[in-house]
Amino acid sequence: MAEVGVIMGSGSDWPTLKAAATILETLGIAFETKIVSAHRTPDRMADYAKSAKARGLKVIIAGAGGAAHLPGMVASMTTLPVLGVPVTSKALSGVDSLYSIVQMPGGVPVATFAIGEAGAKNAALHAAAILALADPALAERLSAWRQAQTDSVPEDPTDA
Ligand code: RP5
Repeated sequence: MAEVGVIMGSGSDWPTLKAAATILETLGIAFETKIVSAHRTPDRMADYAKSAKARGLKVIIAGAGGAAHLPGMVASMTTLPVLGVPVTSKALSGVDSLYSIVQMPGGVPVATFAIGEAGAKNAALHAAAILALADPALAERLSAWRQAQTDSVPEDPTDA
């Protein structure tokens, strides 16, 4: 059963959200992916958000670009942690996405990450950290992943 839901406002967001999926896969976390648009498929969004907890999801990663209302609207309909990923937009390079996601009114939290793939990657790592609080085996895999990252950084620069 999926523990993490990775949702996005459009299929065009998938290349960004794929970075989250890759991390979840690497850490052995069961997840599902779905296109859920706040504007184009509002009923699908409401159904998804309202049923998420009962379906066993524990964290939702929601990515969207431009007028990125998806994470906030989903957060308004569930008490699950919602991790928002601002997708780089054509017109404003994702600054619009970032502001749309981060400026939530008090009372309805969305944890907002960096614009683009780094944000998607970190949202997945943060989802892993949340799940690891109650999953010691995952906590070990997460620590090992972090150690491998540390070990992969050379001390000296070399010519490419
Ligand atoms: C948002 O509009 C989506 O999250 C996407 O980032 C953006 C553009 O969507 P498309 O026009 O590419 O479908 O709703």
